[in-house]
Amino acid sequence: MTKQVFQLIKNEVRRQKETLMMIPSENYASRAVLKALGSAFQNKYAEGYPGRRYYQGQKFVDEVENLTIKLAKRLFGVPRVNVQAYSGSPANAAVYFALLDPGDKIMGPGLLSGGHLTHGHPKITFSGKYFNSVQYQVGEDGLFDYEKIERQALKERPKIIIAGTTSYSRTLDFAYFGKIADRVGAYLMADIAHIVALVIAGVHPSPVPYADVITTTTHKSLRGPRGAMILTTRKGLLKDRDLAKKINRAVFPGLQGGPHENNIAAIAVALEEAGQKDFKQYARQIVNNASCLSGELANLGFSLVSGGTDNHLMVIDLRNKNIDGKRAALLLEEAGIIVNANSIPHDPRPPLVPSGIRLGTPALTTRGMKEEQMVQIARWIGAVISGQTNPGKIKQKVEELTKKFPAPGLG
Ligand code: DSN
Repeated sequence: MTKQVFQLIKNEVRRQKETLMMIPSENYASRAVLKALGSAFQNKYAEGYPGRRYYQGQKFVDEVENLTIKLAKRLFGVPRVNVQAYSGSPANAAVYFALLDPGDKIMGPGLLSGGHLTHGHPKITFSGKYFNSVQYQVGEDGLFDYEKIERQALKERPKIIIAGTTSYSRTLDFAYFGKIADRVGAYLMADIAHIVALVIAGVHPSPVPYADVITTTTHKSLRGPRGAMILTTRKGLLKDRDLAKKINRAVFPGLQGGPHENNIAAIAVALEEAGQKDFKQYARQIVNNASCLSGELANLGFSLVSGGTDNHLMVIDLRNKNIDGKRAALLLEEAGIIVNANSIPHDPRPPLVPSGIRLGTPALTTRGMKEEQMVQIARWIGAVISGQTNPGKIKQKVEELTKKFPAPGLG
């Protein structure tokens, strides 16, 4: 069985090397990140926080967790950080658990408008079941209308407003969200899981001056292990000086047991990598690549939700191509181009067979691809979706291209 598992790992490494990973939330972690992730810290239980643990043997665990917190504080310019949340959904859950009582009102972006399930999606998620969730949506143009969101917030008076998305391709106006939250006396939680690298590099405005709490995953554009961080800002502490304490208590013992210290060590490695000069260049190139890819796709007659992109991703509305998102994603997979089927705003089709696909450039950028490759990839996408070229033929070309751009971390 173990042999079988290692064979499957080998197969997955090969798949990741030979395909174009264009799911915008995926990336390649470095060798150093993977090494920390597979380290002896994985064997250690460490309930509690540095200096206040419930088990013995914490000397190095405490040091590594403190180091991770220090690096995060410096990188984001925030006074308090929790690095224990297991991933993005538990991080968001911890913020709600810290700041809300069951039944309190939350206001976040709808799923079809680019929001996440944890942003208050009704009925089937904890965030929509245990809280009174109202959601704001994009308009027909695929854009958030901030004045409309403000009117809705003034009417609804939520206790927390969530600003963050997983499939919105435009710049988020965190300053405006901050103004809205201040007007209604709500907490502002920014979820920057997707755009975190862009925020670090200054390619997307930072929510730090405007939000009270910021959540982010660490494995998307940041290129760390699968984990999360919860940042408490100066603004948040001015509003409620116990805010960071409440968040720590919500993570442990509120929602979680032992933190995954191997993950936390790997987050430290990723944060140090994100503090290097070339990380800024990487983040800028992500945006340049996305802009080039979307421009080329538009030239090929694809309709992009909101007309284009300012960040790392784009959603293609395929209704004018007579193909649904699932079929398109399957055909592209045959060609070695990995994307995900995605709902478009106000999608008439069901989520498993939606009208669109979502694609992004972080992983390709990590491999060193630039505009020249984006133009080529857009043409391959066009040829596959229009049925002009057999996906198998494109797959050969994709494999040739991927050989020229080795995936870091995979050896
Ligand atoms: N599943 C992630 C994404 O693909 O955007 C969000 O958690």
